[in-house]
Amino acid sequence: MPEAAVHLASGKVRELYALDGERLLLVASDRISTFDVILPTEIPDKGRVLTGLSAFWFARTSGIVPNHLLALRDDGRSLECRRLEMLPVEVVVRGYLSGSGWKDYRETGSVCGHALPPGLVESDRLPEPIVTPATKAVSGHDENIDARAAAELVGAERWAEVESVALALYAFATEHAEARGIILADTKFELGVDQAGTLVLGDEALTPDSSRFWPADGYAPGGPQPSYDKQYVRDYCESLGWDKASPGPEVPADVVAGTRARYVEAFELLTGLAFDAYLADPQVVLG
Ligand code: PZK
Repeated sequence: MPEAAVHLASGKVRELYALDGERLLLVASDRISTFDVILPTEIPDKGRVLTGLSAFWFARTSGIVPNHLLALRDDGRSLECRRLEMLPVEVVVRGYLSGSGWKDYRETGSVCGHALPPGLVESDRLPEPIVTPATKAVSGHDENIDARAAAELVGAERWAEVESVALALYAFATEHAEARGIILADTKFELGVDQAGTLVLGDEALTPDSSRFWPADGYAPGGPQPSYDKQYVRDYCESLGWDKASPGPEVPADVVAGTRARYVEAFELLTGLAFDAYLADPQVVLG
């Protein structure tokens, strides 16, 4: 990290620095969270997998919407980004019923104002993908809102543009992923606006930390699906009878190795590249 970088913020597993007035540095650590708790054990190269995937998607979706990526650093875990005015709304696209979407549907029959057909079960594919905005609540947990509330926060015209861009990104990524055996159940985008007033995709995009990736093989609606990347860690933590309070448990070497292998496998399936090639030269994902 350059000496000039000023620390701006810490995410759960990422750090944000200012490089200068126009540029930020987004650094992904190897930390992992499960059940909303950061574990004391790291997953080697997890930050590189996530950064490489984000850069891969940014390079391939810039025709749908411009993004904040300026450069991928040779450490493979840091992105130099354009500084944006971030929209005060998180944009989740859901093609399947899971997480808070499933919870809201079960309780109300709707998700963020989208009335859904009756009789859907957990993890069902939706008739069509829906955009479900959320605001960052003070609690740290996101609060689902409807399109009207999102339009009030960013303006009706901007919200219409955000919805259309988010659906196009999801359609592109889900087609790519499903052809490679991975279901992209849902994904969260964060967008901002640049100096010219242009909508720009920011943050990380289409990574396992911002999305639910499920193995297509064995997909079985009617209950929760195993996570492509975190399932070994979750199963191990559950097997301990851990109460899900911080600090989480240390994770043994075999669970770390199995989890790392799943992240690397997701990277290789989605990018079509050997992860070793990424480690040798991260710029390969931009090709
Ligand atoms: C920005 N975050 C969230 C992410 C953290 C915090 N391009 C941008 N311009 C201005 N602001 C942001 C971005 C981006 N991306 C993102 N907060 C501000 C965040 C990672 C780690 F600590």
